[in-house]
Amino acid sequence: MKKYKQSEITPEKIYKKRRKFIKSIGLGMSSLSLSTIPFLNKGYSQNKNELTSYEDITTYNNYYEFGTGKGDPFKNSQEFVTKPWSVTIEGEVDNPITLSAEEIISLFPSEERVYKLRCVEGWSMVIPWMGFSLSKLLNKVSVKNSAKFVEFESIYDPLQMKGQKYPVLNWPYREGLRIDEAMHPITTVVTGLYGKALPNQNGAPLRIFVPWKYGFKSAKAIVKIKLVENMPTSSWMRSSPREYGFYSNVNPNVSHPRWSQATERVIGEGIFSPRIETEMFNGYGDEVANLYSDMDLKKNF
Ligand SMILES: Nc1nc2c(c(=O)[nH]1)N[C@H]1C(S)=C(S)[C@@H](COP(=O)(O)O)O[C@H]1N2
Ligand SMILES: [Mo]
Repeated sequence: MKKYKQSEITPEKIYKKRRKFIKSIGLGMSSLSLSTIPFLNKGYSQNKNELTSYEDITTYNNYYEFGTGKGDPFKNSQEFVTKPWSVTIEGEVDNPITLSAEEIISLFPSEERVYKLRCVEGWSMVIPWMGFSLSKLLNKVSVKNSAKFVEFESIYDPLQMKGQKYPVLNWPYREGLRIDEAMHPITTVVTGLYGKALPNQNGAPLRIFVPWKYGFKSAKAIVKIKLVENMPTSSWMRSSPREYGFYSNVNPNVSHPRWSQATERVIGEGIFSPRIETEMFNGYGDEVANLYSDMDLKKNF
């Protein structure tokens, strides 16, 4: 059997080649096209807009269920079983439903969505996600007018997730959005990255991604989506309410109590390259600033 060097077979290489090929034969509207939803690619144009490598995206992670070190999720999640998997959508809806991950993935075709992820810790990556608008899934269950917020719940499985044996966070991991944030077209149900199925360490089989908020708002491995009347308390709010607010919009003008949020380190650029300026709403202000026009974002951090 021919041995391949790791660098020859990375999905990143295959992916970039395929994307070039698709461009060269002019399939402008294919699912891998960046132009399907034009606004998706704005937002980090002032910054380096190179995709972060597949290796960095899949080996430098935050996923406390598998440990608190950046390399722990890659090391500890490879055996995590994601089949069978079901997601329940319930609460203030007309038609509560439980769907398997496979059903969700086949019901709602995924498209490529290149978004920047800005972690509250002060680093960022540009990731070619695969996914679809959360609003499509929510519309399937007919959300009631009484639903003002959405709560996301990640899986609780301490036998498989060693990190859940320790009270680092209040398990299961919980996050939430206001209903208009959840319905915004760039709020994404992620099914993959680099044109492939989502790796376990990035939140397989399904995770949420909210481009204009700090990374912790984007819950991984979700099993429940609950429509509720009152603002939910997320795991991070519970652990440190002074540091982590419900909104957590990326905002260079509002410091974390222990560090500034004005700049960020681009993962993959090497430790000597200069930090870049953090943009309001992570650069997605044209799309989402109107959601907050009457709000004091220092108070509602
Ligand atoms: N269930 C769960 N979801 C989570 C986390 C976590 O620890 N558990 N970490 C969050 C944080 S802090 C970040 S920055 C992103 C990281 O996503 P990535 O590892 O795919 O880059 O996932 C978020 N979602
Ligand atoms: Mo984060």
